[in-house]
Amino acid sequence: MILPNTKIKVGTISEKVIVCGDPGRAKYIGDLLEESQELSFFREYRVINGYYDGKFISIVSHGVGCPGAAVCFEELIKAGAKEIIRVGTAGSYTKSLPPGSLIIADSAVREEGLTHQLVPSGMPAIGDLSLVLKVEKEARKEAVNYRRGTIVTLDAFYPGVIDFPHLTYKKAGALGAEMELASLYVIARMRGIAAAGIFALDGYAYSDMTDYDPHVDQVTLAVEKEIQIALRTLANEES
Ligand code: R1X
Repeated sequence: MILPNTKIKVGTISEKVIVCGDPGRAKYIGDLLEESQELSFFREYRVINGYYDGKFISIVSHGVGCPGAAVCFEELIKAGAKEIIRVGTAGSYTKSLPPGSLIIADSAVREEGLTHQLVPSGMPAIGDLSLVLKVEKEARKEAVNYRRGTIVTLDAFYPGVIDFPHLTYKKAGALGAEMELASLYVIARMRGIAAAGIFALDGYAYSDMTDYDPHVDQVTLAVEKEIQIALRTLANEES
């Protein structure tokens, strides 16, 4: 069976999957694998198989925002995914996590619309504790500033006339903001698979975006580090 939105053939991907928003980044990660092979590239969904340290791993892009990403996550699970790690970028809430740092997100705030069409609003969006801690174990081996905690998932990237709730969530203890993790965590928990998320900080979420430039060396380096961390996490597991 070929899945309609991603064009993945069921059973052809690994149980271990790294997802990222950008199809270009999926290609970058795929090029780090041995015997890398692109299975499909339809819409924003690029699907690559390969081996890292001898372990069969799939890399898949999910695009920007929860609705499109949720389509990807659902089809990945239908195709056989059992563990999904999202590697992404996020905006920081704190000067103690400047651009170039990492957040390992054990949980996500559901400040988006998609998951509210799937499960009741009281359902938390949390990662698989075991997988999150495995990611953290690998992160400790890198020379990188990181914290584990909560990230806020929003639908909007550019502000309109309503203030984003960044300050409120910062006061509540959240570390930063991105746009897809809540959907991964809600869907993974609902479907009974494990998920984790790691994020390279590329600026401050509460800034007005006029000077936002994620294409700088310190962010590129942090993205490269989180990718290595995710690959090692999946490759070092027993199963
Ligand atoms: O999750 C956010 C979104 O996918 C992070 O980067 C993108 C917006 O630039």
